[in-house]
Amino acid sequence: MGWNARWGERWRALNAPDTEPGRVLRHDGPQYLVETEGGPVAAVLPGRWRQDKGLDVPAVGDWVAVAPESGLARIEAVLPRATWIAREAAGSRTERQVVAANVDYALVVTDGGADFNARRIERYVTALGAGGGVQPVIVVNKADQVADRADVRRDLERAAPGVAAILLSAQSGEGVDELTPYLAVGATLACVGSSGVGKSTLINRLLGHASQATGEVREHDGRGRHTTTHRELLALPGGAVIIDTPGLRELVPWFEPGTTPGGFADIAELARGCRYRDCRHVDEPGCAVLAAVQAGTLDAERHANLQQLEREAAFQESRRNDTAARTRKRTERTLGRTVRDMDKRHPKRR
Ligand SMILES: Nc1nc2c(ncn2[C@@H]2O[C@H](COP(=O)(O)OP(=O)(O)OP(=O)(O)O)[C@@H](O)[C@H]2O)c(=O)[nH]1
Ligand SMILES: [Mg+2]
Ligand SMILES: [Zn+2]
Repeated sequence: MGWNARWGERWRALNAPDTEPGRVLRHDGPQYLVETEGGPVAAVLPGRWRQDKGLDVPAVGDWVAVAPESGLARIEAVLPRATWIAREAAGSRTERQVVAANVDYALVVTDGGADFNARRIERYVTALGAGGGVQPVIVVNKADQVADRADVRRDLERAAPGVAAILLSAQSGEGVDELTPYLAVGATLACVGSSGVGKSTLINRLLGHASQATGEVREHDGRGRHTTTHRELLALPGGAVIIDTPGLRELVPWFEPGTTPGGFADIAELARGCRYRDCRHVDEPGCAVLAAVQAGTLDAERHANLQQLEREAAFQESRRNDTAARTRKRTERTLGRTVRDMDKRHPKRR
């Protein structure tokens, strides 16, 4: 399941008596399935996890401490994550949702056919950049439907320079062996990408049998949009593990506080040539980034996408600050009240 000496150390540091280590295979609300040395056990999250909003609940891929109970086991603690894939929690601008934890390689799966979209790939690569070192590997699936492969390669080179990219067909198996270097014993992979791009088909191919349901995406009737409904960790025959995820309609990257969007090393490099250190590359004189766009050496859409992501990161940050300020004000008000009450009761104190 990916356990190694480093996890052994973290486990000892956690010092959780009467528990054993396990890895989260899947979860559905408070119900978890955890792989332990003795096999998978059903576990629940004690109430305090849900009451304390500040606590990150365990995600698929997390190493946890489970206390065996007759019936359901209890998850007592989560080992500090090595890496994570997070997005903005639906309907919230201030909370993140961890989609998968302790991932070495994220397979960013896209459809090489009509649905190919370089901007979306950039958004995924950016989202992964905030997760403590998850390595993105772009997988362009449905190679059997790609008319012009050189064209796809060119787009990839522009959208994600320096990121590994593999063109394959999960259905026919063509090109799938190019994933071998990422499938070493103990490695954790996760498939992310829109619904219908073939994540589960690829996982079935790697498993060697049809474990995961696959299917056409029915957008026209709006029902059963996603074939996969749960995130789930599966063991591959070669000793790696892989996490299947339901396709996301739209990925809103989660930017860790104080960070800027990653995955744009080429633009960062260009920006070193700007006249002003704090250049926003919008309309500043002597801007090397705008000059590159003008000269055609930097894709204008790629530049625009980075600006969009930077706006999203700034917005997220401001919402977080607003929430923090509101909480602070509330605390101060309550404290003020308490002090006034004390003054009334003990007037001689001042
Ligand atoms: N032509 C072609 N079709 C493929 C290929 N891989 C997958 N498909 C088809 O694409 C459709 C969607 O595949 P899934 O594996 O269910 O897609 P998914 O990404 O898991 O989708 P969600 O679970 O909804 O997120 C199915 O009809 C597959 O048969 C491929 O390499 N070539
Ligand atoms: Mg699926
Ligand atoms: Zn600039």
